[in-house]
Amino acid sequence: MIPVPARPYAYWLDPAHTALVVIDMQRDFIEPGGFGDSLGNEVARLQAIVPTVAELIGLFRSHGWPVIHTREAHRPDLSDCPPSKIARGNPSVHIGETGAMGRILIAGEPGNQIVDALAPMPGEIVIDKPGKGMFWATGMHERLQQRGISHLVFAGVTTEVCVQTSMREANDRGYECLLIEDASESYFPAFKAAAIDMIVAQGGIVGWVTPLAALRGALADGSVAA
Ligand code: TIU
Repeated sequence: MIPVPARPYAYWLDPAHTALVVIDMQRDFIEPGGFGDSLGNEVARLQAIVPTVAELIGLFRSHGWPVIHTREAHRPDLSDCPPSKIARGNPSVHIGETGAMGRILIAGEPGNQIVDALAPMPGEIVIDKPGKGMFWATGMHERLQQRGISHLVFAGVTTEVCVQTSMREANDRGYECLLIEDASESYFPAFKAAAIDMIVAQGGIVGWVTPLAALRGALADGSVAA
């Protein structure tokens, strides 16, 4: 076990049973013309964390630890998308309609792909999730259990929506969760800060939070072989 300096106190990373979960680093959220943009958000904020997320993914790959990628994605026939989700927010382009990068939030469309800089490698799990959380209607828990995963390290977007929802779902299923705070971003700085505060409050009611440098330092201190 490797102690990682974190809030609210040290996170003990179990090298044999830890996976990285990279949430929704898709063009639909990070580039103009996608779902995030259609909801009226300033997408440039999210682009800025791509190098940090890439470094985090590289760290896990260098240790041979599992990397899981999620995409918020719906079937082309929208059979897995509640009408309430399509209608919500009076967006400029609705889910399933055609935007600058193809149909909004639809699996297989250009806008639904993970950004090139963070492309999954062969053998890494990629899941399409119809909800904000990574466990709803995905079979994710069973796949993690089959692999003996008990610890999840989180990155991705947005901090207070899909990342926090996934982390809460994971926490309720018994996973020990660590968010890498500079590898996650929100369209709203205040919401990112609030989400982090909520995660670590009450003795880590949802989990732990730390910057990438703290994880990198903990892994470099000789307690785990590269
Ligand atoms: N709108 C927003 O902040 N987020 C989402 O809709 N999905 C994710 O967070 N991935």
